[in-house]
Amino acid sequence: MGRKFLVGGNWKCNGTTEEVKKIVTTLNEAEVPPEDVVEVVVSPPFVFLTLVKSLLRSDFHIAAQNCWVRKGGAFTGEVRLNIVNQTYIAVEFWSKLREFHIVMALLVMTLILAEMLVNLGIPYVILGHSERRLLLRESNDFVGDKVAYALSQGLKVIACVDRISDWTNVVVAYEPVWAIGTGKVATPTQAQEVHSVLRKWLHANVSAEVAASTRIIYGGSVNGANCRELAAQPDVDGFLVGGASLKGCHKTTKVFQA
Ligand code: G2H
Repeated sequence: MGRKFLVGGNWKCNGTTEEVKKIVTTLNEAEVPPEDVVEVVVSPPFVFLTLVKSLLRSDFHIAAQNCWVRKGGAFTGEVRLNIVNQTYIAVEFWSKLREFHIVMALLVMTLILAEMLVNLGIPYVILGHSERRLLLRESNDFVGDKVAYALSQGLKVIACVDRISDWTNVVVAYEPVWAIGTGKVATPTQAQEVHSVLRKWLHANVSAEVAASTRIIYGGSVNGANCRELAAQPDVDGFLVGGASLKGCHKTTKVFQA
């Protein structure tokens, strides 16, 4: 079964209204392969989701960068701490005051419900990014729960996880930690090796059909100069691009066009 190539732009926590509008304008003008050949997904910070949705061309899709593990309720200010984070904060507070503030800032910035994303017409969510695992101590179990909940609400998920019964709407992202935002990209051989292992895992643990149809994308310092060789690998089905999706617009479109 053919797998449609996916290119995701993960803008992380960056941008002003003007910068976001500029990137969207460039994307809207970009010449890219047709939608049935390459799927383009951009992931702005939460506060810009609706702005991007209102301006972005209709053949490109939008992803949120996170969502909460269950439904909402009486949580004034939208801050929902999970137990792991609470413990982490309590321990860190006395010894690492600076880290405490960073953790709190991230928590306040990133909470949103899967139901709200569906309501806003945002089809994708990125879950389990290693920056969240590292800074917020998100565990495999917690990420697995979030993925299961997001899927149950009808979202598509770009994730690296362990708790999925229906793989139809899942894209797996492989991002070596040492390559994230460092400028050190995996070689095509390294990426292919890991992607192939992941596909074999799906084959052995889920099914041959899921292994053949699930897209496994690479993230970690992808840019216009290195994407073509990576894309040529048989098990590399797309990219999650961070820094290069924000910088110089020609670089962004080069990745999309590769
Ligand atoms: C890895 C990637 C995007 P960058 O996190 O997910 O970012 O391309 O800046 O390494």
